[in-house]
Amino acid sequence: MANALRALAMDAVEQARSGHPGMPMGMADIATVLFTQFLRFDPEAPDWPDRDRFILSNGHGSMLLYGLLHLLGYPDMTLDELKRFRQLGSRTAGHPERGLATGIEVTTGPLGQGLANSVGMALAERLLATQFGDQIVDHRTYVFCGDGCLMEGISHEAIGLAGHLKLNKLIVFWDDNSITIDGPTSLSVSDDQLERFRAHGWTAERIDGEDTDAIAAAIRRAHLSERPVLIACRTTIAFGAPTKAGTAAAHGSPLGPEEIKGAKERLGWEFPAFVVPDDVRAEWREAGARGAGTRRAWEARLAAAAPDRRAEFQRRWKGDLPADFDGHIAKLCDDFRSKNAKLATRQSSGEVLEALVPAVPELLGGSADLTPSNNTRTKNDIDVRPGDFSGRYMRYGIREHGMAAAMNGVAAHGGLIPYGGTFLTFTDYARPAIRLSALMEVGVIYVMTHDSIGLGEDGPTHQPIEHLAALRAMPHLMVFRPCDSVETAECWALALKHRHAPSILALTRQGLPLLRTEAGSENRSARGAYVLAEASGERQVTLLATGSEVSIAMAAKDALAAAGVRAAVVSMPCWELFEAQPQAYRAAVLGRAPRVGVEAAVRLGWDRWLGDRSAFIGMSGFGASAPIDALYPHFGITAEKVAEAARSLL
Ligand SMILES: Cc1ncc(C[n+]2csc(CCOP(=O)(O)OP(=O)(O)O)c2C)c(N)n1
Repeated sequence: MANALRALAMDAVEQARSGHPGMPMGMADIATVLFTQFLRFDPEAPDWPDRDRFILSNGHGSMLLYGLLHLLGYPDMTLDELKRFRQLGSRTAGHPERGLATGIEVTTGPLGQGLANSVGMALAERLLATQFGDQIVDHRTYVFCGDGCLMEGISHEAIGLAGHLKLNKLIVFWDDNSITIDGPTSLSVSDDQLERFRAHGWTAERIDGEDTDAIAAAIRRAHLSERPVLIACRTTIAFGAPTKAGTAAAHGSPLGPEEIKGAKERLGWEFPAFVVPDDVRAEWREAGARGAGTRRAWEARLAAAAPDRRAEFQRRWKGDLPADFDGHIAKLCDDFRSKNAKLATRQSSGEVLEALVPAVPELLGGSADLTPSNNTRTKNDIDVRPGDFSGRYMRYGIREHGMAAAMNGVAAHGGLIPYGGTFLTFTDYARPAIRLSALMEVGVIYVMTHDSIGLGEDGPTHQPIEHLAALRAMPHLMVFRPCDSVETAECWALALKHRHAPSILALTRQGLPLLRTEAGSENRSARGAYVLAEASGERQVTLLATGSEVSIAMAAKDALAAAGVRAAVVSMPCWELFEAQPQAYRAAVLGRAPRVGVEAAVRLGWDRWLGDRSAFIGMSGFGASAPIDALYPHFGITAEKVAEAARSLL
């Protein structure tokens, strides 16, 4: 059975003239034992919520996963798809992509990410098991990873977090083949991985990854562990290949016809390319059918559960928000208006969460050790603790990258909506995982406070300048920068409603006046940008601003009015949503008058909204360490400068 996986990997890579045959050939025995004897899944119901999760963190070995899915009988993974490995429009992309085929839990390829996703997957399982009971949620998370995943820095954050939380249903198989692209791992690494994992609170052991009995015995032991488990599997890259086995040459290139011929001879596999004999195929199909009964038993248990619990589980799984969600948002906006307080948007966000966390039980909060700054934890929140998953607030520690990747795992698992905070400037520390949130289209919510020089004294290391531009450059990511409390509530609502796109909430440290004083429950931020204050009479200039600079634009409008200039102010909390509006709406909002853009960040990206007769007031270099009151005038981001720029355009 394992040789079928090896042969399909060799054949598909050869046909594509591109790909990685070595890893699938080396890990084929482990995969065969895991999928035929242990993993709970059902190709007829690939999204069955209580299935075990399998993550191929060493995603370059994608043919291993595609071969498995094909042989096990996942209907969409046809032989034709294997023959179109790495071709345009196939399900068999170079690296596994969530959404392209069933059975692909997460998109992997950037090494280490899958391992870190798996921590979120295992965490989600424990939380949901606590919330719904182990009759409804009781599964494991299995991971394949390679040397590369373990060398990447993100693995440190991931295994530290998993060990701390005692996520004992997480089982990692390390393809311990001592080979990477450059050659033997001894070129670059001397880590004792077993001791490393043990130091992080894991159980770790080493086995022969080509001995099927040893693999099965190790998995059985792992099931009894009270800690997450690393199984270091000694393997040979491209097992069976006559000259390339055990060498870097087999990592990422087709083996070539001669080598394949020799490998098939050694493996005793006498079939032409892509041919799997009926008896082997039948055995795989039987393994694929093994889980159907378990799945049906689970469905029966869900059907027999208390109606409320069942309905709540099903709602969560569909991704519907609670029925009264809009009412909560409307009430929040009313309360903000009646209080009319000067609040930092991070504080407004904290108040939004005070209302939403009790109302939206699928929210899983957290912060990378900036809880008091990010205002992410509500008064009654309970922390998730090692071995105790009754809470809903994660202390991710100072692990921004690990937090983001874990949140991807939580979101991809289903049943929970993760949000997590840090400073906006540290999106850089999490960016590779944010990019995967976007690529996978999972609705992770990033609560990124201290969003400009407005944070003041911490200085240029902490002041994001180019981050908004960099984040807006990322497809599928929604970047929200609300200007006051009401917009903050609106942006939270939008982030929560868009379940298939990640969101960044860029929030201020400094207090901001309430600008959205008008009554009414329309979510104006939903259009991405809107006229906050129209000119009295025909517009002579339009001031476009986001977040904390909207109030500066409003002051500039007043100054201009005093000088007889008619200016409108447009608030632009989310460029991505504005871009999706009909052209006529956008044209009406932007108007035909000259425009001034105002944002305490770099100009990059603004020109698409500004047009020919325009100016930009913002940052052109790094910030500085000083109180906020000194910084805005120092960098020329003031109402006077905006008014001056506007007048210069008339
Ligand atoms: C973050 C990241 N850096 C670099 C790469 C390119 N890359 C792909 S596989 C690989 C070597 C991985 O070695 P190992 O995990 O031992 O895989 P094996 O050679 O055993 O298949 C590298 C550097 C990548 N995919 N992701």
